[in-house]
Amino acid sequence: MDVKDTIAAIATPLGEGGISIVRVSGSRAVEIAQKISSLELQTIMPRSMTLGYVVSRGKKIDQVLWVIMPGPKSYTGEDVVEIHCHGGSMVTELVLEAIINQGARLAEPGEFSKRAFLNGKIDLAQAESIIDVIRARTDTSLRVAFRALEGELSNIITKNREQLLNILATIEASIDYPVDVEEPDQNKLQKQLQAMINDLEVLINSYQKGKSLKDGYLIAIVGRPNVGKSSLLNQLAKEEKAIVTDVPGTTRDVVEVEINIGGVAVVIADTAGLRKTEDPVESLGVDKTKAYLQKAELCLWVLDSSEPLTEEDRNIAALLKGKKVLVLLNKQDKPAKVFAEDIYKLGLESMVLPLSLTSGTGLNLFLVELEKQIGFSAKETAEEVIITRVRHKQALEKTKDALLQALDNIALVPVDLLAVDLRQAYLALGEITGHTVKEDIIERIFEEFCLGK
Ligand SMILES: Nc1nc2c(ncn2[C@@H]2O[C@H](COP(=O)(O)OP(=O)(O)O)[C@@H](O)[C@H]2O)c(=O)[nH]1
Ligand SMILES: [Mg+2]
Repeated sequence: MDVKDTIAAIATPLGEGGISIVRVSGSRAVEIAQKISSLELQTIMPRSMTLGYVVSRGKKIDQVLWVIMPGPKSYTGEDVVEIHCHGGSMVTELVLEAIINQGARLAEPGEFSKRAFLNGKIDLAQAESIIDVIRARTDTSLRVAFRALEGELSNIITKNREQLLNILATIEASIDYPVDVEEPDQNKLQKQLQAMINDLEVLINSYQKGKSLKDGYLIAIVGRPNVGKSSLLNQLAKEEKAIVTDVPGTTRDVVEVEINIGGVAVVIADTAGLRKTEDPVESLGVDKTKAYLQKAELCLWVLDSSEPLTEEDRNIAALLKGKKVLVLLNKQDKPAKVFAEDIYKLGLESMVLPLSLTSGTGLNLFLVELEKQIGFSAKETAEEVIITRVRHKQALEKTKDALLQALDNIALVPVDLLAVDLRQAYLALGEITGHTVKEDIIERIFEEFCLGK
């Protein structure tokens, strides 16, 4: 990419609004903007707003606020001009068009942030956290993303990279100048590497939480037809999201609802009842249910406790083996025919709770247990450093493997061979911050961004 060309884009969402902002970045940003400005842009105060006009082909297009942010103290590190226009799509498009006509190029999605990365304003982990900030679904996920943007994750990575670099430098010096420089002390090195591995393990283990925070924690409601699955979804959503009838097989597609449980965005999926069916539509629904059952982090298995267990229930139990499951014996307002022991006999070790969705019995206990099963407190999580990307997890695991290898080898191999493992760990860590990462991965990361960011 030629970093020298000047790019422009609308930085605000399209449509009507109070204001919209056209952003221009590059070495010619001020020069190009000058051609459509009523002001003498070189003379206005940098980083403050000045009222003026956008003028194109001798006509005033809009009255706007002009902001000049000379590089390197700008978002991209280049000269940036922002034009704050009236918020209408026609106004904004005309202003952008005028800027393009004067020689700027339309920016690609994420190109401003990519330039910020290439110019060293932010590292790759911070760039990724910008997306997480924009897409945050709860106050907790926002807090985690914002702290990553502030560099808390990057700091841990950088600290460990620097330590590795120091060790590598000592090893190399001891090879080059064996008389003057001693090899690193084995005991001390062992302790250092172990401490690093511990640091990285905390981050690796935070991924599951991070993923739930970012994408939402997926819960699937499963069970035979007519047991109260849709009633449960509606109860949790506090509105009629799914149709409830006494006709078995009503829910044929998956109905997803997102709710906030203790600061965690939870996606609850009501599914088609699991049974053998000749109906092709219902049968597709059943296949989809099975897919959800696999990918859900928690399954809520709803049963009608007033009816004895059936063959279908046994099949469901088999599907649920090994999954995290909460079993709900619903319809407790009727005489019970199924009890917790019957569920245990099916080989499930899940918690079994009695419930009546029509009378509300057992509902509070269920909600408390549900929060517990989700397994983390949003409040505590907001104060931890958490990784939210599989890319980070993989790089951390690669680092950890290389460090473990080094640890195993310390007493066995000469230091120059040890250095090979350590260098590998060093490179893998750098993938997170983008110091040692391939161009195509960088491209892919910034493609995720929206236009104008
Ligand atoms: N008696 C009783 N009926 C219930 C209870 N929960 C749901 N139902 C009824 O069971 C029928 C099936 O409910 P629905 O939520 O559509 O079940 P689904 O097929 O599993 O989604 C409806 O007529 C509900 O009103 C309950 O706790 N007690
Ligand atoms: Mg249903």
